[in-house]
Amino acid sequence: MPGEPFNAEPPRSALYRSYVTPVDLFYKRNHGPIPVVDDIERYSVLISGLVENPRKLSMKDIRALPKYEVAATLQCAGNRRTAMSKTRKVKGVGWDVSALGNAIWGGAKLADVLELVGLPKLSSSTKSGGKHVEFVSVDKCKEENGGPYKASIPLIQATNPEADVLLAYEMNGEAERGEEKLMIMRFHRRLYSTPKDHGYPLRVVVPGVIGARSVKWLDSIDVIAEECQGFFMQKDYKMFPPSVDWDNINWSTRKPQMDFPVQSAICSLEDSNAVKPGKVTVSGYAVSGGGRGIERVDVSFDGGKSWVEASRFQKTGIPYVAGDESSDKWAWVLFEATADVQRSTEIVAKAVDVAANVQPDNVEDIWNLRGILNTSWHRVQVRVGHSNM
Ligand SMILES: Nc1nc2c(c(=O)[nH]1)N[C@H]1C(S)=C(S)[C@@H](COP(=O)(O)O)O[C@H]1N2
Ligand SMILES: [Mo]
Repeated sequence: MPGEPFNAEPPRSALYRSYVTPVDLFYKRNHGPIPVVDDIERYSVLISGLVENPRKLSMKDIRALPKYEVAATLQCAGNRRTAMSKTRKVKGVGWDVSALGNAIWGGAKLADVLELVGLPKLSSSTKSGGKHVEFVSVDKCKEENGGPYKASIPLIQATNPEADVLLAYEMNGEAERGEEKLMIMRFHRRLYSTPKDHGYPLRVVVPGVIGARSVKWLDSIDVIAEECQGFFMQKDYKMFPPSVDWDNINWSTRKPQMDFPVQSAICSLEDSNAVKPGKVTVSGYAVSGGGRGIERVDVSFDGGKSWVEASRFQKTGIPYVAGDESSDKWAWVLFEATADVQRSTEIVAKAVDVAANVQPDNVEDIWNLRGILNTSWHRVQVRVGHSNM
């Protein structure tokens, strides 16, 4: 729709087929018109605020820093919102289960970038009292009254190289090595720059944290004393209890949501399906925030009465073990389970992360007015037809 921000998610059936989500299938979430930044020679990021040596960095300066490639799943906090709206209406873009994607982000570590303005690794405050790092974008949105999209993260996370926060200039660039078997070739595309929908020429990627903090089209970075006061930090993307509605909300009572909780969804089936009696294979994704790996995915073929453990994988040929050297800690795992289904039933998936956090069973219990973080057990209906199928 002209004038509307561009929001899109891929069909479930396409999403789970590749560990690395091809850029054209990667969900797009925008709060304003997509800006065009094409004069890369003149493009720069100003780092200022409560720092010793404020500096303007060119793309060349950022590319001169060591380049890291981090596999990280970006998930919109509103993923699976449509299902929450069925309990009681919620406000926001109506997402199915595909408002997330897994990409290989290439770029400089924010911890290295901040060293250029005199901030050592693992700083929790600056000499002048800076404690948060605010990202300010090029795009403008109505929620900010025509101002830029903004978000912040704590300085300690920004300066921690292990947190893998990136200023990314590539998305899936040269990243397909070894993944060919999992890629669907017709979607395969080689891209050397983060394309414009996803923040070209430079975006922040905060792994393990809701998508809203991974600011696209970065314009400047401010080191500030308090967390960012922007709309999306203070008046949105906060988790409220079911008792809070629009008539009694007090936004200041809650912190901005950062890590996302453990999540999973079945992607090989729609909400309701007609199948022939016989083997049904259930596939999907599971992911948790904060770098917590996926310990287990349980699948039930009888509405939650009994469970089987699904197989989990990231890369072909390498068994996935949560927390292992070879696993990508910020990335989703794909899962698969098969059973013989002879009668109509409800198929359910739930994931458990390495901290033994498990998804809540019912969406009603986690209902919140903004419809965020619907991580309830994912349920799909299967009607088994014995004739004429
Ligand atoms: N500049 C800017 N950054 C942004 C947004 C935006 O509207 N503008 N949307 C945020 C939200 S809510 C999400 S979920 C992710 C979506 O990233 P994607 O469009 O690359 O999938 O970007 C985040 N960063
Ligand atoms: Mo989002």
